[in-house]
Amino acid sequence: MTLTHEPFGTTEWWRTAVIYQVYPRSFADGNGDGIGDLPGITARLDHLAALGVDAVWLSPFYRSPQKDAGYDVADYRDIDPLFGTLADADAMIARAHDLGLRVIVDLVPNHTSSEHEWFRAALAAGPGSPERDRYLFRDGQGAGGELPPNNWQSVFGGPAWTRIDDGQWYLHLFDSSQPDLDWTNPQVRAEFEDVLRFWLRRGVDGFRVDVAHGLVKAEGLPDWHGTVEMAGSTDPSTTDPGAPEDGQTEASTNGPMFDQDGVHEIYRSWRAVLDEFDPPGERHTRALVAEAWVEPLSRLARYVRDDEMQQAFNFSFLTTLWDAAAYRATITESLRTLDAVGAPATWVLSNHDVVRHPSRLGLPVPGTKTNGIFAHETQPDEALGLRRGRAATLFMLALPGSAYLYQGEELGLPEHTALPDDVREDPAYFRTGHAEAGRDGCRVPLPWAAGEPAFGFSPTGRTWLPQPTSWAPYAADAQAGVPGSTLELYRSALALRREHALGAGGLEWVAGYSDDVVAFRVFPADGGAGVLVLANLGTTAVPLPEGADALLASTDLPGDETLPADVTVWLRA
Ligand code: ISL
Ligand code: CA
Repeated sequence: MTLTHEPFGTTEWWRTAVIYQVYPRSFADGNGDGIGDLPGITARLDHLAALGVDAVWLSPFYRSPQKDAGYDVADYRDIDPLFGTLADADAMIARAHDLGLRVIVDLVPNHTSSEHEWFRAALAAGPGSPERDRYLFRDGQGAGGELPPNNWQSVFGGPAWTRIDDGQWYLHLFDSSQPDLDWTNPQVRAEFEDVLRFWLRRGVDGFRVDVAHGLVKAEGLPDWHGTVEMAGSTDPSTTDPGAPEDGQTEASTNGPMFDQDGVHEIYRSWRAVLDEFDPPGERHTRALVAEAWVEPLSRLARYVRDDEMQQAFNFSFLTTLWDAAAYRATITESLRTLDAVGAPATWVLSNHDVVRHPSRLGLPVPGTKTNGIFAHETQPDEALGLRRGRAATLFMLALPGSAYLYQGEELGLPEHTALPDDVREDPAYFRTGHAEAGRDGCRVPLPWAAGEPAFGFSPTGRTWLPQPTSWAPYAADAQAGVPGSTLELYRSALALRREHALGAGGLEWVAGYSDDVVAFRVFPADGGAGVLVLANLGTTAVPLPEGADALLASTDLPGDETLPADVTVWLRA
């Protein structure tokens, strides 16, 4: 048995929190226009309290032309009328706090919307103006400047540069409606520190920082011949290729637009801003969470050093394929590299950018295909995927640290893989020339009530994306109180996680099981015995230990002292 991670006990809330991602346009529609909104969220927060999560993170609700579903912000200090008003945001935050839920909002600092007043001013002011210097405007190459300034590609496909009427080009790592800011400009730094204070004063408990690895670009914007992709790599060989011990010196593999050393100074200054809001005698009560698709994990750990952010999403875990050895390696490496900087590990299987994990795990190579699935492609096996999805969630929720859930996964929702192309909205679908289905399939409005129009999402039955007709059994009201339902599995797991203080626990690997079994013991800081977790990722049943006392299983156990394939069990250790 190897002790992989010492228990760190409970101190700051974010070290152990289970954080539920709300995607506002698809959570609950209060006013019947078919798009989710803040009053809809507020009215349903009791579902999250009953689920047993600690915090909610909301994807952007700011004023935006919605070219990238709100990740194109035109005003960081106002709510888009689609979602409501600032008063609605205040009411949502207050209700969450009343229910004991912390609130994390999304901050999008890499780029603004092209409709932001700064970008309009930059276009109006002309080349060489201070207004242009807040963005990355450059002259083109070639005799007439008709070629882009460098060869960078947008993460969504196509060139990362767009030319405007006076001949200059501007950089956009994402859609052309999302011009990148120039973070070497002090005005940009000052503006975002002020935006942080604006939301901290309204009572938020933290920020999820979008594209945290992208703000600073390499000096001179040099050409690069690597590829940028949505949702990183799905090849397990790239998640942990024997990362060196010293994460401080190792070069990033991410290219000149990502993971530049200069980003860390920005996060140190933000940390100081958040600290202004700590009550006397308390430390790090507000959290920063990095969305940084950075590999290896030793590079990611640099974002969560003590004077920077508190957490970073663990996309190495999300992209691990359905293989016990691969999970053991990723979990060990995650705990080791994050322990080294004093940060909690985080765990995530689904979010608004990737195919929902039950559907990924129902594919012939389980765990692949993060970037959307078309109807004409190989379809996931829905039942097998759900069985594996529940097993994956159950071992994730036992791991020490903090875990992220994406709305609807507590219902076991699959990806919508049969969306008609004419309803798609994701710019990645359009910018790849329809080569990638994109992310709409994981963003379908939630089913709340099996018998109601739009499954209870909207009082009028309208939905901005169509829901599959087969979703009635997934509706929250069809699962609540039903033993064995996915919703009850999540509720039980979260209650047991709390009871046994698993998030604050230590972890040791347990020997003596087949290589296909992920087997570990998690134990509380107070020295209690804890929980033995066994996840069978193989194809045949394996024997359970003698006298096994099951606390919870991802699928009903057969009662013959075995653990079937694709099932996780928590046993009293
Ligand atoms: O940078 C990447 C690969 O190296 C991408 O995976 C990138 O980190 C990811 O696409 C960022 O996503 C976030 O920012 C986008 C937005 O569309 C996504 O919804 C958001 O999660 C642009 O703001
Ligand atoms: Ca609405």
